[in-house]
Formats: sequence, C-alpha cells, structure tokens
Amino acid sequence: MRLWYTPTSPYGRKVMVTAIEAGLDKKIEIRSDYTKDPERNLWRDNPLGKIPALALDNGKTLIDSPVICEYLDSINRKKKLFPAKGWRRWTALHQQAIADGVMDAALLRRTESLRPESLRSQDVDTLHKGKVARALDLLEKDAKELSGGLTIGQVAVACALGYLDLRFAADEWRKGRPKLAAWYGKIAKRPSFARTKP
Ligand SMILES: N[C@@H](CCC(=O)N[C@@H](CS)C(=O)NCC(=O)O)C(=O)O
Repeated sequence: MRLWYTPTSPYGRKVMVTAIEAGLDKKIEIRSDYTKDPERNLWRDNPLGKIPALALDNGKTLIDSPVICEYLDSINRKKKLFPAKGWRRWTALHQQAIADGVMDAALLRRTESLRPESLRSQDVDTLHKGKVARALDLLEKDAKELSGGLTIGQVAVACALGYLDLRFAADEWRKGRPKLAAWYGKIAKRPSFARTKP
C-alpha cells in the first residue's frame, strides 16, 4: 500500500497512528507530494489533491482519513479501533467527527494566516477559533467518554490536540480544560503517537 502523507497533517497522523496500532505500518510505503499542483502524482491517486490518500495494491485509492482508518481497521484482525456496535461505536464516531472538525477549523485558520496580510480576514480567524474552543469545551465536559480501550475517537482527538500544539501553542488550549489536558498527557506517550509527533 502507498500512503500519501505529510507528518504535519493531523489527518495523515490519524492514519499513521491507526496503521501502527494495527501493526500494518510496515506494509505501507510513505510518499509525500505538493497538494497545490494538479500535475503532481498525488493528484493521479486523489483527484481532490488532498493528503492523506491510500493507494491499494488492487489499483484502487481510498481517500479521507475516516475512510482510510476504517479500511485499515477492517483488515486488522486483532485490536479494533472502530467498535463494531452499540453506543461505544457512536461515541467513537462522534468524537472522530468533532476532532476532524477541530482540524478543519484549525487548518482554515492556518491557511488564512499564510495569505498576504492585506487579504487576511480577522472574521474568518475569529469564527474558526471559536469553533475550536467550543469543541474542546465539549470534549472537556465529556472527558469521561475518552476512557477505556483505544478507539478511533481517541486517536482523532489526540491528533487534533497535537495539531493545536504544533500551530496554535499560543492559544494554550489546556487552560481551563484540566481533564482533557491530563488525558492528552497520557495518550501522547503511546509509541504510536511518540513516533508520529510532527
Ligand atoms: N477530510 C479530509 C481532509 C484532508 C485535508 O484537508 N488534508 C490537507 C492536509 S492537512 C490537504 O491535503 N489540503 C490541501 C487541499 O485541501 O488542497 C481527511 O480527513 O482526510
């Protein structure tokens, strides 16, 4: 399998953490490419030009980190990150959706910050900063639901928090969120997270 990947992408990190946890990382060949040029090889695998994308040995390519992670989980017979059924499954998927939304909002802020100063919008930044803050407040309130065996929800939340540390450390997301901060301190020590730290 060939994975289009970049270590600073929180979505890519989700996939790598999943692959490591599933014991599949050795079967994955890592590639990176420029996401802004449709002539590049990445775009032949993913018409949307986004990272991550997983090109399979059967010639098909899977895109979007939730899809890729669930595929890797499905071919792993041992430890499952996607609970098969029951409320634990919906909790994990909901946590993943919240975490992916945090990544989306943070990435939009990052993209905005890289535009020429005269084109940057303070309104866009404020709107997405607020989304991140409200999502983290919800995760703090429901921090108990992050306990138990590792799920894709926990993987996604930890990758989103890691991205905030990487790009928005000055916002100090831990302030006022002691349960989330303590939980993250522990999960970040897992080898799969330590190995993929951006
Ligand atoms: N929903 C996608 C988001 C992927 C995404 O936006 N990746 C970023 C890198 S962090 C990217 O490739 N951006 C380039 C672009 O959108 O053109 C996922 O979960 O995989």
